[in-house]
Amino acid sequence: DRRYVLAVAQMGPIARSDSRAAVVARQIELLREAHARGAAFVVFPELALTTFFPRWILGEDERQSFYETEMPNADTAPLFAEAARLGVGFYLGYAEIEAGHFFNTAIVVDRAGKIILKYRKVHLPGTAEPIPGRTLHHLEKRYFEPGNLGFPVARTDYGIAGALICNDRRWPEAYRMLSLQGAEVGFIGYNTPDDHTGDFDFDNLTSFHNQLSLQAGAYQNSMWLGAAAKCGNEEGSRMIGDSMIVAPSGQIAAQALTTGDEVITARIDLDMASLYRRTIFDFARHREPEQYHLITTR
Ligand code: CDT
Repeated sequence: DRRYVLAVAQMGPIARSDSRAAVVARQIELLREAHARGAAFVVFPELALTTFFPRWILGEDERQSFYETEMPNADTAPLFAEAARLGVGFYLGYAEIEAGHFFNTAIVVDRAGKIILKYRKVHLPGTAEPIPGRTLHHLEKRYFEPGNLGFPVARTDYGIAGALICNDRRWPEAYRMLSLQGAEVGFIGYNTPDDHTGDFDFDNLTSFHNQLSLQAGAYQNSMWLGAAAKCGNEEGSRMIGDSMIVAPSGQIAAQALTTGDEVITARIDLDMASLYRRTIFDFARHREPEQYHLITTR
């Protein structure tokens, strides 16, 4: 039987002054609820331990305070311990510093509390310098380097699994890198403000574009997707919720109703991914990679 209950633990806002301990306590509550609802795996958001700090120009000390130097660490150990006690795996996004290099990172942890996959965000949106006239910025290009681990997948108890982070979900290449390695399920965390372009007609479609990207990504790559928002009004930035679980058919299997802490679940069947991959999206029979060289050359 290749079915299990997948949970997405959406999180409401995290204040600039919130301690990691307080955030981890919320995550443990969500983890317990997911477990009570039968979940084997829980997807937490991108940068899920702190506020979305790339919205500000920060002094060096405060900036440094937002990165994790090791994982798990004293603050996150209780989450790892509770997940292992309950036998639940999870995806967690956080800011990482390694040897002076800064990454927007996500890990996949198995039911025993062991990190089995690490991904560093490849597609960094926004700018390195503030855009004049705006009070809240999107400075991921200032605070992170593009990920240097490629798009790893791992054979897990939750299927052949890969991780993406936020803006990656808008890029077909990101999903494709996972599906070409056989991924059956993808975990994604995001922080998406509803005013990120400054063009009202465009920003008005922010929820639609989130949904469109996830449904297209799941269908065109025959993958289940679990996508977790950090959302609500976080330090004056209004971020969309709409966390969802999407089937390889492109159908939405579960969707959040709030912009706060909320668990959604769906019983997912990995064989559904195989069905799509054997038929309409049988890559070996139907793809024509020799015609695609522009994709990697420009
Ligand atoms: N975190 C993240 O990648 N957010 C972007 C929105 C901002 S783009 C300036 C996203 O693609 O959802």
